[in-house]
Amino acid sequence: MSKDPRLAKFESMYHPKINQYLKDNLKKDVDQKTLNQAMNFSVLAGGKRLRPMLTLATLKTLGAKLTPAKMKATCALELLHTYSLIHDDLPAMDDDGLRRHKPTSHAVFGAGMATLAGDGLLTLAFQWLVDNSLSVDTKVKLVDGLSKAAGPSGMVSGQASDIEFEDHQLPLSRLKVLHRHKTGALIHYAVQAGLIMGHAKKELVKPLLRFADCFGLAFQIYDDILDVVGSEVELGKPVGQDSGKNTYPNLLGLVGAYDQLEAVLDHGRRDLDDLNRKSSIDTGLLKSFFSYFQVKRRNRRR
Ligand code: GRG
Repeated sequence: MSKDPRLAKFESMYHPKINQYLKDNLKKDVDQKTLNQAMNFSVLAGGKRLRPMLTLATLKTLGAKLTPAKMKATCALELLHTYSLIHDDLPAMDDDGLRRHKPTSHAVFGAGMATLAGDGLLTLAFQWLVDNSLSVDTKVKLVDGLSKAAGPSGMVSGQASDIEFEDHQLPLSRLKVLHRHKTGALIHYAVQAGLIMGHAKKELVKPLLRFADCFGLAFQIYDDILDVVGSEVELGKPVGQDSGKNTYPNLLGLVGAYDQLEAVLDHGRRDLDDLNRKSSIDTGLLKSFFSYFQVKRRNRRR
C-alpha cells in the first residue's frame, strides 16, 4: 500500500510551512551564538514533522482557522521532540552518531553543548506555547497537556523504564505502557493540542484522542520493526540498536510484531470510520495518516 494521496497532499502543503516557521523564528529566541547554532542544527536537520502535522490535521478536521499564534504553539512541539532526540542520542543514553541523516548534536558540538541545546529546546517549547496571542485559557490547557505528556508522567517516565529494564524482558502489558509513555504521550498531545486550539466539541475529544493513542502505539511498533528490517541509509539513523531493549520484535518475533501492527491499524481505521458516520466531521484526513505505515509483506519472512 502506498501513501494515501490525501496525506501526500497535506504533507506537501504543511511540511514546508513548518520548516519555514522553524527556520525563521528559532534563531530569534537564542542569545548565545554556539547554542543558537546547535539548536538550529538539530531542528533544521530534517525530520518528518509528524507531530506538528498531526496538530494541524486535527485543526483542519475541526474546521479551525490556522493563525500565526496557532502555528507558533504547534511548532513548539517540534522543538520539544527535537530535544528528546538530542538527549536520547547522548553518550550517557544511546550514544548514537547519526540522526536525521546528519551527525548527532554531541558529535558536532560536544556532549555539554548538546545537552544545553536540548535544555534550550525543551524550555523554548514552553515559551512558544505562552508567548503568543492565544487566550490565557487555551495557553494554560496547552502547557498542562504538554508538561504531562513530556515530563515524568509521560515521555521522561517511558525513557526511564527503557533504561531501567534494558536486558530485562517485560511482558506485553508492561511493554505497551512503556511505549505509551516514551512515544505515545507526545503523539497524544499533538492531537490534544489541535483539539484545544480548535475548541473541539466535547463528544469529539475522546474518540480523537483514541485515534492519537492508536497512532502512537502503531508508530512505536513500526519504529521497532524498522530497527530490524530498515537500513541506515533509508532511515538516517543507525539500525539494529535494539538488542536487549523492550521492543515488539524482541518479545513477539518479527511476524508477531507485524501482526500486532496490523491489528492496531485495523482498529484505528474502524474507529475513525465509526466516528465519521456518527459525527459531523470528516475523519478522512486523519485516517490517511495511517498510510504512513508501509507494511511491506516481503519483510515478514525474516
Ligand atoms: C531523552 C527524555 C528523553 C526521551 C527520549 C524520543 C525518545 C525519548 C527516544 C528516542 C528513541 C526512539 C527512536 C523512539 C522511537 C520513536 C521516536 C521518537 C522516533 C523518532 O521520531 P521520528 O521518527 O523522528 O518522528 P523525526 O526525525 O522524523 O522527527
